[in-house]
Amino acid sequence: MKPSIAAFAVLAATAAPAAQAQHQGHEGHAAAPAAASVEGVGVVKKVDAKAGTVTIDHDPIKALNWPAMTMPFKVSDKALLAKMKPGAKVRFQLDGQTITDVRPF
Ligand SMILES: [Cu+2]
Repeated sequence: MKPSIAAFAVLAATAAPAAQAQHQGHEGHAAAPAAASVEGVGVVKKVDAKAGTVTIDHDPIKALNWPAMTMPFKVSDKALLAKMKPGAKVRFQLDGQTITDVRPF
């Protein structure tokens, strides 16, 4: 077996369960390539100040190979939550699945 085929087989084996996983929880996203900072755009659905999370209906994020979906994000600083109101469209910076900055779209 050629090395490239072996590598593909490993990729396919690891990617398959992720593809079947619900977007809730986002285990599938953990396999996304690490990047210093990635920008996303989406509409705020829900802010949970107590948990320090925000649920965003985000557009596809090509840099991470994410499809469009609604998902919860953590924030690096709870002060960011004050900038996110349900219904608002925002542009946000991501470090993994944590929002590190946000501004109006
Ligand atoms: Cu997502």
